[in-house]
Amino acid sequence: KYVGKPIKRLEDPKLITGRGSFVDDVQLPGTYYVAFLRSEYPHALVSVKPGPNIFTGFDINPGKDFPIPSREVTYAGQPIAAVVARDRYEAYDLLESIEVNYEPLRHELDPFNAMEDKVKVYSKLESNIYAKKEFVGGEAKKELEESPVVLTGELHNQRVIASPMETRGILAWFDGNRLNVWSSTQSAHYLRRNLVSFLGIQNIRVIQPDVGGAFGSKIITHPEEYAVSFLALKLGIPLKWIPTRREEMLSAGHGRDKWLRYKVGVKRDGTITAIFGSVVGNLGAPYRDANDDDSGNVMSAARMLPGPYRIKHGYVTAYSVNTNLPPTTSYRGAGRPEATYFIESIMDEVAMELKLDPLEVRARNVVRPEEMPYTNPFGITYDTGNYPELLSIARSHYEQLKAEIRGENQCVGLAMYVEITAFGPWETARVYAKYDGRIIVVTGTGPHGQGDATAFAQIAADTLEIPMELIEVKWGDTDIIEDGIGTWGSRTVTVGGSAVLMAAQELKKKLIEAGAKAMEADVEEVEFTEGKIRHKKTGKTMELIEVIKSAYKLGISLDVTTVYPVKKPTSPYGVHMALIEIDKETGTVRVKRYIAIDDVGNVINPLLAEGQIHGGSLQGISQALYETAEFSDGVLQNATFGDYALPTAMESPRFTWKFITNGTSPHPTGSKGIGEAGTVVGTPAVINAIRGCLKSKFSTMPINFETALR
Ligand code: MCN
Ligand code: MO
Repeated sequence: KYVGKPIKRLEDPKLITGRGSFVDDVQLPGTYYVAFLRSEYPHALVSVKPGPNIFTGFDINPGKDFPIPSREVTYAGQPIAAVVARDRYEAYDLLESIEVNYEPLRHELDPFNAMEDKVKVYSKLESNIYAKKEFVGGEAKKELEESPVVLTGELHNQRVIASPMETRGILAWFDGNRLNVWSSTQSAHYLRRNLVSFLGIQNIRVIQPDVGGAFGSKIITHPEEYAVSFLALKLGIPLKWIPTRREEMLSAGHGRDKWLRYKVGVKRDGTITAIFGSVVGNLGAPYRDANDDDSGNVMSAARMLPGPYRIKHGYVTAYSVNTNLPPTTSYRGAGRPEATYFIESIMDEVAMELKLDPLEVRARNVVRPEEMPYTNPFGITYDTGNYPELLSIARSHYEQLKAEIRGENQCVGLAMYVEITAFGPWETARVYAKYDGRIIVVTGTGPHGQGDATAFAQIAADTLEIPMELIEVKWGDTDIIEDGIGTWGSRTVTVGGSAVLMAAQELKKKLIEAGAKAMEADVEEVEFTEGKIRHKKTGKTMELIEVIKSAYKLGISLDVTTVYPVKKPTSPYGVHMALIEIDKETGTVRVKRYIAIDDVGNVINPLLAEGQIHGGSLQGISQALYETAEFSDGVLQNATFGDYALPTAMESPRFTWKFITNGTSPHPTGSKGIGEAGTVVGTPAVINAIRGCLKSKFSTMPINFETALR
């Protein structure tokens, strides 16, 4: 059995010995380089003087402002013209020679002002409000009026920037027959579908080479990807675009930037009766691919607001609003970190107000196991789990951490979460046997750092009862499987893995059929054990390799593709806690210890799952303490790693990870996603620890000298 064991990543030997192949490593003879001129203004009418090797919106999308604006720019950093040159240096020189004229227009950066529609962030919009929805359950107004305690406030989950080590990048080549595209993306298939509809041709192959991280920023199809593909098709030469870090930070899509204004009704014992409020997401500039993506996250932030608590009455209005900041896209957690930061801040305010222990307040409010599956007032169902039991396990760690406190500048905080993972609508897997006995697993997902290939090999090896060494996992090429969805929403191991499991079971049936035929027996007369076919009566066995060879000779195909239709997502949950120390002289906060306790159903590979919690939680900690996108007049000011504070190993606390398996999911793997959990809950765990020391309310982050520690 491999599932459940801490197996080292099969992906790693290649990557850590420098043999990975990222998009910029892919070399085609005669490649030209593309660079983009970017708007310096958040809102302006722009005219670019035409010239040789300069392409504008008029060339790429005549008469339209998307993906490349022909006339009206709506954020600083927006690509407004592409240049094509023999190498990068010439390309950037050519950029500097472009004559461009701006007529600045009034801009709006604040989503609350933008909602009033006094300044249209793009002249052709009917309203800056991209989407508005009301989520209503029970009788929130009445309950609120009857509550003895009412807390009100405003919270801002600030704008941050997903910063994978590898930037985006694309190489596109029309070979006269077919458009071949290599892209640093989270899904080759999804990018292909978007390019097919934009370019109007079918013959497109998309390859996802090795990808150095994405964190949600490489889900959507970016304007530059449409533009480079278009130009490659038009010019018939290979074109490559790799942005600089600065360009990446300006335009790869920011994350979060969501607000909550709330009223919460509470009983004296700390039971929350009703939640009332509005969630406002600053989507930034209009760009359909990004806005569709992040508006969905605004809605899920609203619908997940009740968290793991049995709050029966709720009334939340959610607004997705366009402004003249760069567009936002999904960033690790995508709506759930915002909801969790909101409700977990509120839980600690309730504890502070009523002088109750924060863990006790949660214990009084959590959904009980007998209520599972539980549907929250906004219609989100939490499928399985035992929240009180997880809290009681957390309690001993919480007490232990509190005992480690030395001095009044050290405090412990905790946060609980429930989230949604393993989104549909479906996923594919293909499993086939080569004549030489190798088993190939192909997935329609697009792993880019998580180690899912290792998990898939574990699942397939267990199903086929064979050594993992016989298995090879492939992905990221639209030619090797019929179609696919991708890697995001912590879905890959659960829905992609379930598809692999089903395909491996199908292959097993075919192997039994082939083995029986080779032994001239009926299917019922043979059995499959330890990768061999055994005749039940005679005891005669056939090795896997013999069965495979016979199948080929007998004309039995050993190539199966399954599509796993996803009925429902699934809901992991957990409690994370942090011991922090505040240095009031320097205004720095350090996380000394961090303990995470999660229930993600079956854990396929505890080594990889723990790695996800480490990395994810550090990103969550970083939003609490370091990261924020800073603007001056709509222009991003900290667009380098010198200015934008990313966490390093130095900022990483000592981690402890524990898991329980009370809530397996209904998917064939029995697993729930873990890829985002740490980021979902890490931020409020740290914020709540700081609140414990400073005894104050915080409305925005990061917490540093400028914002709170003065
Ligand atoms: N795992 C497990 N048992 C479980 C759940 C997960 O062993 N019950 C393991 C899996 O084997 C897999 C990893 O944990 O190796 C993550 O699996 P899963 O939770 O299915 O998440 P995905 O593979 O779908 O990854 C997506 C998720 C998201 S949405 C973001 S954003 C994110 C994240 O993964 N971006 C990442 N982690 C990242 N890690 C890296 N290195 N780079 C990114 O860009
Ligand atoms: Mo993601």
